[in-house]
Amino acid sequence: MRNSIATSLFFCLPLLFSEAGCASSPVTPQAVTLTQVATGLSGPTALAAPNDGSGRLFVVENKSSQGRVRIIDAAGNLLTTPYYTHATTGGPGSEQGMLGIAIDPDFANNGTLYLTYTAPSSDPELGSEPDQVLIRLVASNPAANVFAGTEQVVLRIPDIYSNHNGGGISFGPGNYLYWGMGDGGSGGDPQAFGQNLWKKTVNGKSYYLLGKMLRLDVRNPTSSAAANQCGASSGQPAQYSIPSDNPYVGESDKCGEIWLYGLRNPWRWSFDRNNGDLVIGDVGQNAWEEIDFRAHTETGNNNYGWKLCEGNHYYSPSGSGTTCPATTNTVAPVIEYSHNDGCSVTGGYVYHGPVAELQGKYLFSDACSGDINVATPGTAPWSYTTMSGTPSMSGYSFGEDAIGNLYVVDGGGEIYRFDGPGNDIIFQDGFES
Ligand SMILES: [Ca+2]
Ligand SMILES: [Ca+2]
Repeated sequence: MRNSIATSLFFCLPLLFSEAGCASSPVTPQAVTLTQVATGLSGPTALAAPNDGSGRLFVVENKSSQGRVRIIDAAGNLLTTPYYTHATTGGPGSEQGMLGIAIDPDFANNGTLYLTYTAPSSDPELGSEPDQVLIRLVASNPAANVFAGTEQVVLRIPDIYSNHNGGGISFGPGNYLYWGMGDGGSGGDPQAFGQNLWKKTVNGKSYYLLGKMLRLDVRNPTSSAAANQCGASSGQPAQYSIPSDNPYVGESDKCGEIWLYGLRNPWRWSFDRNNGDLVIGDVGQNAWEEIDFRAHTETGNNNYGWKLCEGNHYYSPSGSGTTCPATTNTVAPVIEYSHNDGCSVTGGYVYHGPVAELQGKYLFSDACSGDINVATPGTAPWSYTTMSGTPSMSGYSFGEDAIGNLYVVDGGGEIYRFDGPGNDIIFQDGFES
């Protein structure tokens, strides 16, 4: 599924539809470019933008033992004073720390945003490692560039190993908040959390919601948590409620927060801004990285396979061939690639910004290779090409601004925007279906 294109950043002019025309005509190459919009960030992990007309970008920095939100203003200035700072366990390049940001779609009016972070070691722990925490910030002035207002812990998830903490959060269909959580960590999911839908006790501590995609109604806190609301106490107040159409509502032995399961470490995922389809980058074990897809209309199978399968391959129990999803009745990835081409997938976005060449394409990266890959959604498996000539980077994350521009977050400290020559319809071999 991987096509090598030597000059995939360059495009022929629109009148030259054929490759022969491109090759034989002395046309001026037009490029999709990566424009650096910020540099010098410390361990950036996430980017989001409020839909408030301000033109601002909010970037999460994962500094040593401290997570920060920084603002890039509409003029492109990285503001010196952080928007918000919180103590964490973690740091640059770590899987712990401040990992996610989601801004309420009505931020302009309600000033509300959410962050995820690994709790500081000084906090009490539910598990044997610092908790993974979701907090809500409500800014008293949504237009302010330094946060002032109230903050509340919404949900704490107990953790057992330092790695695989997911951490991506996003508003999505239904205006619910979605949170991608890793399988707890270590390697090979030793406690088999990925396939476990309820609480599980290990060494006297209860663990839940690991290896899942959660779906939470954070706009409607409850005075009486549901009996199967694993992150809250039954009948007690909670800062979120369970959407009435979540898959396990009312089930006594399955956590109500769960939407999808069988994920290993969903490291970056997004909803298609045009239709609400979900695309997940799920980091593999030692052999296969994968991209998963869930159409917004899908209500069926919500088991994405781990640790029965690693990509299309058998993991536990072992087996040969690529029939694992079929034989285990789990959802097969739409893309998988081996560790010959990377080591840790970074999910991106289906592009719907101003660059014509990228319309409807799914862009993703790999934290090890730093490749920018451009996939064509459709019938699985999706084909993709790797852009050439992109800056050397560790592709940690992607983010969109309010009008759909796409940015890639380099773990080394840079933010780049995908730009193009304009709105011409330009053809390039390898990008067509
Ligand atoms: Ca963990
Ligand atoms: Ca899978």
